[in-house]
Amino acid sequence: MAVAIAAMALILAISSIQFYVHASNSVMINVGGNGSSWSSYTPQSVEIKTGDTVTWRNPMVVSEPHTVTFLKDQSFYPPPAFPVPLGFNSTNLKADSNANIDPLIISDQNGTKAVIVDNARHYNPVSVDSSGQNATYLPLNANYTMTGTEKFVSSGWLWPEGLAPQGAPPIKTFSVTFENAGKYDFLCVIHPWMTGIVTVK
Ligand SMILES: [Cu+2]
Repeated sequence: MAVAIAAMALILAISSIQFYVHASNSVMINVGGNGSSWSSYTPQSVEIKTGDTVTWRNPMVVSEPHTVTFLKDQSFYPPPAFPVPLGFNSTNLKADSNANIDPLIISDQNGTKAVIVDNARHYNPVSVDSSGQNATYLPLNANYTMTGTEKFVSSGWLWPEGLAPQGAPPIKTFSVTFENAGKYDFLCVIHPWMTGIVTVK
């Protein structure tokens, strides 16, 4: 009996040490959930130390994407699509004439045509530096080291594992290692009422 209790105490001691070491370096945040929490981050607020890493993942059971996006200000909010004025013959726009696709073309008040294209910064993992001029695309499931000077850092669309639709990058996680102390607000660009905060001490 005494041996069993001692063994149990040892197991508890080892598991609590592992938990402590793990918790001091890495934190997991669920992006979306089920029921009433489908459009919230859980936990919504975390406090970590410099050098720690936060990983976001989407645990939903339906194919609903979310993002984790850090904006320096609202001018960096990335629309999903944008118009590009057409200066060439629109019949050349189809990459594959056999595919069931058509470019979306609009006309402005002056009759100038523009084609609507997807904004790569809305869908993909990317960072934009402090100048606001230079975008760096990150690998899928990136682990990004953030200084806090960036204008924009985003996960791209995070899908539940195995539920990314055909053709979409199957991004499952996004990790950020925080180098500097501060408060880091983030939101989901698809559901902008989803907000959270990482406080780095
Ligand atoms: Cu969302």
